[in-house]
Amino acid sequence: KVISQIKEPIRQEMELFEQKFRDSMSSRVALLNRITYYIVNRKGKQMRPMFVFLVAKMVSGGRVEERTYRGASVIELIHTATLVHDDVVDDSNKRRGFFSINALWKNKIAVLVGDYLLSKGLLLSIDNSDFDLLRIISVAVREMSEGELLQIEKARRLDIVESVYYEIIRQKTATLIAACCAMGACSVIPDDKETIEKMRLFGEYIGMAFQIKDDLFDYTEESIGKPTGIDIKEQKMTLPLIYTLNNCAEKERKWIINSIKNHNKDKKRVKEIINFVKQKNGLIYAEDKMREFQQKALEILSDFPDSEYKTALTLMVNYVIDRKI
Ligand code: 2DE
Ligand code: MG
Ligand code: MG
Ligand code: MG
Ligand code: MG
Repeated sequence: KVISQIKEPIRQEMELFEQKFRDSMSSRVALLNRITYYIVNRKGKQMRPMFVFLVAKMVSGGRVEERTYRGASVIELIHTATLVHDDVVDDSNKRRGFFSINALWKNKIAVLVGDYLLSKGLLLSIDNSDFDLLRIISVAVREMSEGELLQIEKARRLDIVESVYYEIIRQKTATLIAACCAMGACSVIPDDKETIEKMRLFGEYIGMAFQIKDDLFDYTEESIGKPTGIDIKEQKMTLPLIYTLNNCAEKERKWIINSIKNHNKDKKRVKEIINFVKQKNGLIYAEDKMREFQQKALEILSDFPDSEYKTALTLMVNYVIDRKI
């Protein structure tokens, strides 16, 4: 409901975008078309294109350009590619309540589909000589790949500190939302570097809050469609756990580390870790940090004159924090 309210000032743009996005994936290979058809039909909330259009309109007084559509398509293509690859990397068989591509077509095909979507995104910007877009998106892809690898490196050693956690989520999640907002601004006011940078930072703060929320879902049962304890099972150390490890007795710390190292497939033990984190206020701490990023994002918005686009962006920032899925 709040989503349709947010979409209201960009309804026409989103409709045209969907058409363009669908066209941008077409291939001569029937198998590929079958898979992209499946992807389009289980599409998510399309938050990223929404950021592109809302930011473009907010900073320009209601204008969008051809480049804005292209930016939105490129970012959605890359985003889709990363999700397809992420499910391979995480060995996950579900995405948005549907089977993942790797679950239905196996890893071999999922990797290639991800590569295809990535190349389509890059080509879309090159074919139009849109090098601002190409740079923004290439930086995001580099950062996401590094973030994922940093996460794997740290999961192996179980020695992650809070600052490294922020670096991981900034790279793997926040950079792409930052790219959306920078791209939205760049598409309509390419010479106003200061505003573009402001909007990039705005997106980064939202992205940080977004991933902390995602990580909190792993500890809370209310969320529908996502099981709990997956991150612990994968030895992924997220903020609630990092805080708890830094704020408990040495004996308890050893118990957690040993549990994650040697009993992470034991459902009962995972449940015990979750309960301990809750008891040590790990969730409250992470929620506070999430709200700090939310406030920083809202602060940036406050520099802009009131408009329906600013209102929608404010709703969106709050939605990221209050969402149930
Ligand atoms: C989501 O993390 C982060 C996704 C970034 C994935 C990036 C990859 C680099 P999560 P969820 C794999 C590949 C880049 C390309 C192909 C352009 O916590 O809970 O795993 O949604 O997210 O699975
Ligand atoms: Mg994943
Ligand atoms: Mg992942
Ligand atoms: Mg997650
Ligand atoms: Mg996620």
